[in-house]
Amino acid sequence: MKIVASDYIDTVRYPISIHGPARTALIDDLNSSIVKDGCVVLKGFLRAERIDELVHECDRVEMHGHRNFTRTNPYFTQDRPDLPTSHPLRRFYDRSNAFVPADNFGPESILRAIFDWPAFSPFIKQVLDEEKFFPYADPLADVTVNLAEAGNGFPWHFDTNNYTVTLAIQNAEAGGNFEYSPRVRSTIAENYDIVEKVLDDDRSLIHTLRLEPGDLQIFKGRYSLHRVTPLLGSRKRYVAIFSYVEESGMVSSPQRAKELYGRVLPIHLERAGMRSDALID
Ligand SMILES: O=C(O)CCC(=O)C(=O)O
Ligand SMILES: [Fe+2]
Repeated sequence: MKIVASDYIDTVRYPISIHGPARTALIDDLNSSIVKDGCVVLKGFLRAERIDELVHECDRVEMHGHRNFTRTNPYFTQDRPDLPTSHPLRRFYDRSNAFVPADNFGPESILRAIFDWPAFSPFIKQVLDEEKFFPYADPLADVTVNLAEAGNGFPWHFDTNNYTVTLAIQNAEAGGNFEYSPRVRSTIAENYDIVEKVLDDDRSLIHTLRLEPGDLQIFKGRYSLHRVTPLLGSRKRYVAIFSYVEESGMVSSPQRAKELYGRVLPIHLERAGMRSDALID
């Protein structure tokens, strides 16, 4: 049976495939939130009655998740023993999750159908108002599921990519709020003093979002400090990630593929100028 993306998306509330005033007004509205604080949530992007099918899709592939554990500061950089211990560059936290690589979903994947739906990526591109915007061409990383459970988590950090498009599919029993401090740094200023206040839980600087299954989030995380609050309970948290990049046809480096997804494919090696039978440990 062919999966039709628009059967899963609430196209009445989000008429993203029909060019006209409703779509234009929607994009303008979403784009103004992006400009203002680098984040917008499309509540109920998925039709409520179809969410169970996405949960089922994640349940079907979750055993293929590749676990990642790191201990990192918000910048993913080395420690700086020359600085005071309170400095943001010296604040290290445990970060862990599992990514289900994109090639596990099979031809009947609803997530794949949404990512490949011709109306989807032009819509996201317009909301972000990005000139260079292409679906990631990495067969392990274009559509992934980010899996986390109690004890795992995403502590305070800035993303190394410009934007993230995520679809909430299942929440843990408790915890798992998305907290962010919009535009706390910029291209010209790190603002370590303000970052330190956020790390010290100054609530006046922090926005909290409760994402529910079916909500689509578009977030620019390079300049907005953010985290997911600790997860509680036995239920796994599933979030799908749709990945886009600034150049057409891009794939990740062999090292990054190995680190995040636990595997390297011939295309990673070829693009890196390595023989396709080269081994990476
Ligand atoms: O899972 C999420 O909602 C966001 C996680 C995150 O911030 C990240 O992976 O960089
Ligand atoms: Fe992030």
